Amino acid sequence: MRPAHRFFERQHRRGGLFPLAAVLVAFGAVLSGCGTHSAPTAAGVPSAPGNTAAAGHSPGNASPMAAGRTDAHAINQKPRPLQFVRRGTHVAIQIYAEETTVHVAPGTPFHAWTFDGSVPGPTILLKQGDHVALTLHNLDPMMAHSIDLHAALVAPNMNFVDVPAGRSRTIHFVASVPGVFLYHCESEPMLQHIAMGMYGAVVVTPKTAPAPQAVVVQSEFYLPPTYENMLNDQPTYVVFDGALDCLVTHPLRATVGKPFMLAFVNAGPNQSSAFHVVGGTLGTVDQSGNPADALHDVQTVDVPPGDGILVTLKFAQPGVYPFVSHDMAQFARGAVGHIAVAAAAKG
Ligand SMILES: [Cu+2]
Repeated sequence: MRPAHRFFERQHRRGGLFPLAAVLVAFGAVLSGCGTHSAPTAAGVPSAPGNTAAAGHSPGNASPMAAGRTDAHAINQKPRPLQFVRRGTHVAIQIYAEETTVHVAPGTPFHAWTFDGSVPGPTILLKQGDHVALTLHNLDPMMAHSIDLHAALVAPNMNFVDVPAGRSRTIHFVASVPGVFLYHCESEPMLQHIAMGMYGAVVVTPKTAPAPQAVVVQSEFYLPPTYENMLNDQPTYVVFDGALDCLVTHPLRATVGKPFMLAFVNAGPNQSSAFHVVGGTLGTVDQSGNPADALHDVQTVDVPPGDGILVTLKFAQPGVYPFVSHDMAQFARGAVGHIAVAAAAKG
């Protein structure tokens, strides 16, 4: 993710002023690690590259059938960016379920089930105490989807329910607990809907706290994406922000001596992450992203599927600091990103 102010700067360089609605989108739905997933622009279309729609996809690239599908007709829907409108502490969000082909590795298209046409879906930034009305529009013409927000303390059987193909449904909740949360599709089979790409991060910051400088989502890809492979828990890739080496080629950026705040979510669906930064200790780790549950100077922290952390650390020297899952099988399958740390400005 790029910090929000840099996003604004980039937009202004490109085209000067743009509609207020786009500003509001940018404020609420920040870019994820590669700075490319469902990045809203003034024109309302996602930017590229990254794990957004694969150009030139045809139904011939469709993944093999998996459980829960009764058709063999893969489609590739155009990514549709999340809409985020804030009025005081009231937030209205429009999010879209759709099927879009992305790339999980070079030359590896993946027919994903998505929120907003990207994997992971857009990060949603909220403030503690926000009153949220979130509408899921299911643009998928073939199957039901839903959304389960771990930040929403509501009755799941009344809220996290299936939205039939072509229909919409609104969830109301108050973001009462600060944290780094997962959201995901909860339609059955849930394992499949998550493994196919339906997840993202919600970050709820205390009212007086800044938003993190970066949000990273770990997840697994099972190729071919059969239900049997998902059950067997032997992922082909375990990656950060939806694509192999995404955050190696697009490193996060920090400065020597300045606090760097990273929100990290593990979407799974199956495996725990052993989050670790090479060349540093994790100065403060807020478990689930809650400052009431802080650890200090830990070397590696367990982040199970469905959980998140907020890490604040400082770097002593300029250089490149890998962050990894220290589970070596996951590391070998792609769970690595870089933080490029620059020297502090003189004077
Ligand atoms: Cu779904």
